[in-house]
Amino acid sequence: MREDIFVTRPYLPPMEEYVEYLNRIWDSRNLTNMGTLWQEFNKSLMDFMDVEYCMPLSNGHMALEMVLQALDLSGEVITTPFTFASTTHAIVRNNLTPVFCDIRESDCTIDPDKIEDLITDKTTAIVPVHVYGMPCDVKRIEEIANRHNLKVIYDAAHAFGEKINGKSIAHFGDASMFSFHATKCFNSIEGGCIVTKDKSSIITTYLLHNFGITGKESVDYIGANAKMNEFQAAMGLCNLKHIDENRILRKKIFERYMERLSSVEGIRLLDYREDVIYNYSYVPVFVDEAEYGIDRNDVHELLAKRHIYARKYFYPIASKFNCYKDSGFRGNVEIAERMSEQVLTLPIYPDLQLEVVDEICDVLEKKE
Ligand code: T4K
Repeated sequence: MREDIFVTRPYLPPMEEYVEYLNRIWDSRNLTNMGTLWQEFNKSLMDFMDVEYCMPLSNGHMALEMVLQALDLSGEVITTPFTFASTTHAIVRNNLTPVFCDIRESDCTIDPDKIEDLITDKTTAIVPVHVYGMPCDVKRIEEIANRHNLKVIYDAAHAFGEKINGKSIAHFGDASMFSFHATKCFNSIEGGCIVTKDKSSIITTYLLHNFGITGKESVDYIGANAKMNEFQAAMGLCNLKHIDENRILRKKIFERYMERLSSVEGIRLLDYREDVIYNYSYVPVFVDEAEYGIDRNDVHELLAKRHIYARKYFYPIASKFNCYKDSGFRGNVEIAERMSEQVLTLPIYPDLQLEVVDEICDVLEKKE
């Protein structure tokens, strides 16, 4: 019998490559606190993304929390609810008030046409999400931010390695957070990084992520512990060497899904752009019950019967979480709500067999 199929399966490098780094850790006894491998990994990330100011942290969530604190924001932050819990939590845990902006049907990213209506004199920033690695409309967001003097911090957890018009996606906004969690297209076990536009923001983020310690006898900020350790950095260094080959494997799987599913009535796919180099992290499909005959939950069940575990990323939307539903946070979320009730993200990872992709597509085609 074939093994159970999950939405993703972490990539692991050949073990001997990781062991080489482990030997170095054993020799140095340097386990954490911005050690040699951390520094090497940081340098490799900067080269890979073609950026000047970057640093790895313990995970994507803490990276986002730290950079929001470093930018010293206050008041309201416009974001989308169609995302993982992390985005809204990072805002709220910084004592900021999220204001939920709706998303575009075409790509599930923040709708630039709806941002300005939500801006008040309390708004200080926009936190858009490159959800599923679909790039936001970075140009229009920049124009709006400039017009209203707002910071832009991208939740780019899903977008590592992507390019827009030949330019690294890390170049947009005042800062971007990338996640290197085990389930991502590139992992450092747990981990993430922050890229900033200016030097002072990366310095403050750096200080904050190590308790706000500024010198041997000085602590200037109320920081936290968000340090990436040497074992994580080692995994990141190994996996970065395999990122291109993995992208090619994912692309093949993604294209098979597109080829097979684009003509299935009632199954909608997002609009992919010619000018974007995608990392193919996710395969979201949207089930329109009226056209398709059965709903998203039924499809989820049909697949689960075959031990294929697709996921409802992202359902429920953040504004419907128990911890937020009575919070009174403002916003317009009509499309986000509908899309979260229709979405199913299908399995994709480098060693997923095309026969399994075909099996999944058969289920979606035949509804059985
Ligand atoms: N912003 C956005 C937009 C995000 O999506 C995320 C994280 C963040 C911020 C925060 O970044 P991090 O702090 O996580 O770096 C998973 C991931 O844990 C999370 O990183 C990710 N987004 C989110 C979309 O997905 P769960 O709770 O769905 O994960 P879990 O444990 O159910 O894993 C999914 C499947 O992956 C499992 O069914 C089996 C497989 N799996 C998972 C792990 C951890 C494995 O085969 N091996 C493993 O080790 O959140």
